[in-house]
Amino acid sequence: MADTKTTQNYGAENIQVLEWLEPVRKRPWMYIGSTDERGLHHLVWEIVDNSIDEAMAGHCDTITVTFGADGSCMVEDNGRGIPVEKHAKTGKSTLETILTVLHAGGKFGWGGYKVSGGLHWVGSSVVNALSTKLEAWVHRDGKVHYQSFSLGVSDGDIKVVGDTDHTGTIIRFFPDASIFKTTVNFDYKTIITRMRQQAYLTKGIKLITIDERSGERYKFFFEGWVKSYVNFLNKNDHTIGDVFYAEKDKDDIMTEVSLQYNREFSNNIISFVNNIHTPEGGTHMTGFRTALTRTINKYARDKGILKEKDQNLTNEDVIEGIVVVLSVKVIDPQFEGQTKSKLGTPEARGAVDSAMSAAFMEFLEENPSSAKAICEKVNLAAKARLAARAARDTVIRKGALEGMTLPGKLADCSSKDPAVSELYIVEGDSAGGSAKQGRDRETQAILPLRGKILNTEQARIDKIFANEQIKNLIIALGTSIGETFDVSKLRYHRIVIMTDADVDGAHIRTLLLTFFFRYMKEIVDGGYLYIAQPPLYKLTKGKNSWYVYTEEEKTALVAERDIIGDNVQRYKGLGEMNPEQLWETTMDHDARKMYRVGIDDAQAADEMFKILMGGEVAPRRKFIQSRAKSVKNLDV
Ligand code: 1YM
Repeated sequence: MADTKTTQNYGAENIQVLEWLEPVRKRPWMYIGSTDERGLHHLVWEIVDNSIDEAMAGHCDTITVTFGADGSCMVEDNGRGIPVEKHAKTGKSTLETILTVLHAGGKFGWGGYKVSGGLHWVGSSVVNALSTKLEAWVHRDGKVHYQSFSLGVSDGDIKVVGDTDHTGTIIRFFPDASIFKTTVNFDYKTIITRMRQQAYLTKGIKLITIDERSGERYKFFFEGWVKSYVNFLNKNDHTIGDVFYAEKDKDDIMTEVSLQYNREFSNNIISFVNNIHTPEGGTHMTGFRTALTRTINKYARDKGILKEKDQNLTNEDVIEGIVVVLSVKVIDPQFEGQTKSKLGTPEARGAVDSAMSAAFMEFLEENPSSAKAICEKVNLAAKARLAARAARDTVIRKGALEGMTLPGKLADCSSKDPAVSELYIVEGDSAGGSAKQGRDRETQAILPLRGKILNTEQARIDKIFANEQIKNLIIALGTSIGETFDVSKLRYHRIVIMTDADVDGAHIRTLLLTFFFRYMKEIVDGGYLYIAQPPLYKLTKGKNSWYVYTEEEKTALVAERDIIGDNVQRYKGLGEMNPEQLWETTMDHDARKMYRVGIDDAQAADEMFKILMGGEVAPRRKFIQSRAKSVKNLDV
């Protein structure tokens, strides 16, 4: 017998649910950032983050994430279980409310360290709305409670489906392929990287991932926590001194920081707020940098290592070759910046500074050999900085970097509007010649590069300035480099690396990528960098011809059109194509294929560059041996 009142209530709620479901499904990118692979993985992070919150609140120690052969993702934790009792106001269970109502900002009745306001911050309800099916099992009060949903709408009331002797939550969902058009395939490597990171950041947590598609399993548990993270990040480098670690709770802000130096010139500083990566830094990073610089200066002065009164180590000096993991937990953090990944909370600055200063001074005092090695390292960095400045000043005085004299090799485009201008960096003079003839002169500029360019991972900035090829590139780009780098001066908003599809081409491409990552990261971050995709083959049959870009495409087309061997032409180098062919296949705005370089995972890219380009030989050999086949395709 239907109770009118209840029916009416449910009707009204369902309308509410549908009302917010529509915008989420219509404009999903507003809730999850994008609907590509990255957006797809946000669904996983959202559910896992809820389990991690439960772990941070001290109620859960094991989280298992399983990718089913059926395309599903299942997250299981042994926390308290999402509350299931009916909510007096809504008439729905708390579980259903959580899964069907969009919570702007913080969570429903949810205390602790939950973060709100991030661009990618979505609720479980968004995951539900973007899944064809979502099922929840809650083990609580001795019973297993179950409820399922289709496209965000409940299939029926929550019900008890069995007894249980433990507590916890299981959520399984199938992402909707009509939303995620690029792919609904979870990438296990992306998942593993994230799980490892989370395990480093959450004390005492066990993270298990199972890929039923491949049978792979991983279990992450780190005794040493952020200290283990520093060890992991430094595993391919010659380290200098011991690992420093400190933790401190001050004014409700919990700081954990670990660091260790290595012999590289670049640094690797990773910061988190409530386990969320903050690539843009913020007040916590400012506190860290200030404390690090002040403490090392004070120590070096006290010990007579800095002799002259006015000699000072800059922040730049003390972060050369440093690996840092900084993790803070803040209640209700404020985020700023373009991608809402910069901490704005003013109190974090003082809290981190105070956690860092005293403990790091103590570390230096108690580990004199580490302290000595660190001081030598940063002193050398200071000397190099002064030398680099002198070298740069000379270069700048000569006007070489002023953009006044564009390199003779550059065939510039006639447009002066960076938004439509493209720079093709082309391997070799002959391909450069074809590109110059075949291009659209209005918008496409060509810069040929001859021979090997400098390995920028191993070179100091003063050497880089002196390298002719690199200098030409910097001048052509118009941004300058180092302290005077200014991305707003970039003359082309599309920079295309065009190299041959062979090992040499891959090497040159990797060198160029290394250069951009190390010295012009804003160009990568801004999405200005691309890799051209020239065809691998030209297939001909009678009067028809086709360009194909992959081996698979070739095999398919040869079979489909019944093409004989003689009519399959493999392009070994760009130089084999005449100007028209190069235009048609690789440069024509309407027909070309292009790969945009981005780093979702700066860490993985950084590691690869270090292995491939750094001074250490053993890890490079290991890497190349383990991936002999894929090393040719070093697309990051
Ligand atoms: C597989 C996903 O969501 N676990 C989870 C969520 C909650 C709790 C426990 C929980 C929280 C609280 C009390 C509390 C959530 N509860 C809520 C809300 N795993 C997963 N595990 N009891 C249980 O914070 O007070 C939201 S999430 F709002 F109901 F409390």
